[in-house]
Amino acid sequence: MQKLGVLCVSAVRFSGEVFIKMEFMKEQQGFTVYPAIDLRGGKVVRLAQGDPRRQTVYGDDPLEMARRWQAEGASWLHVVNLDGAFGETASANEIALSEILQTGLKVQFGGGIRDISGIQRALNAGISRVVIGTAAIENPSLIDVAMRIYSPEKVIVGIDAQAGSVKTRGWKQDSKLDAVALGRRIYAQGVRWCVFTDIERDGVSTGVNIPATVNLARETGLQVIASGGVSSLRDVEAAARSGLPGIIIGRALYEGAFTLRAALDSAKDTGQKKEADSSPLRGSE
Ligand code: AMZ
Repeated sequence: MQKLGVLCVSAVRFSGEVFIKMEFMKEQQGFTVYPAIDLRGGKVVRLAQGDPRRQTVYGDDPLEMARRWQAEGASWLHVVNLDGAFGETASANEIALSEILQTGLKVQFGGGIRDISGIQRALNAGISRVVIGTAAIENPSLIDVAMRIYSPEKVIVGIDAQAGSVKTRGWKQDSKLDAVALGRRIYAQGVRWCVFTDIERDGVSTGVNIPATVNLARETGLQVIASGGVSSLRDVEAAARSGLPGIIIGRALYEGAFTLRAALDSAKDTGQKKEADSSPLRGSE
């Protein structure tokens, strides 16, 4: 019988309430391609290097965009509430998010989630995985609490770095913390997954910083999803070949550098090739 993982059940008391935590710890799975939908004022946008003054609008119908990625074969979406990340409220993005969830796609979502009730609301709304950025640095005890209540596949951390230093609050504030140091700390707190964005490359299609992403994974033990700067299918193949668990693609898809279907195919092909390369039967077939 093939072992798929382990089911762990525990009870956690928090604020007078008892949470039953059931986690299915899967064995390391394949490689996931996450098309990105960044929301600003309810529209689908891309910023260059996170700068709100360098914004391109790619559509004003987030549901239509989500359906487009679904039709091209996506199983996950990476959705960011940019207004939330900048500390602003945006009901337009909340409406957009609830529409996107109607597709039934799994959604990884971040931006402006800064407390436990924000995490709870997001997960209750049907989000599969929330991404915590600013609060992981400004309020580390939130991560402790979240890890007691939720599985590490549900709550993950966004590490967004410029020249190695992690930025917060819409990438406007420098935490003076090194990405690896933060990664080690959150791993010790029970976090197992993170998204690593190289800010210099985000939204400018200069190629993914694979060495820094792989280094973060090696130095911390975290599963690190690569993000920022995808420019060609070579980035997708390189990430898949490096043993990373996935990649987030934004501008390259919106600008038509390649199709999502092509990215999914090349991730699959690279995965199969990797498997064949490491097969004990190799050479004897
Ligand atoms: O583009 C930006 N300026 C930006 C962005 N894309 N700022 C933050 N974010 C994203 C992070 C992460 O997914 O990559 O927002 C999320 C973190 O938000 P917060 O509010 O938890 O720091």
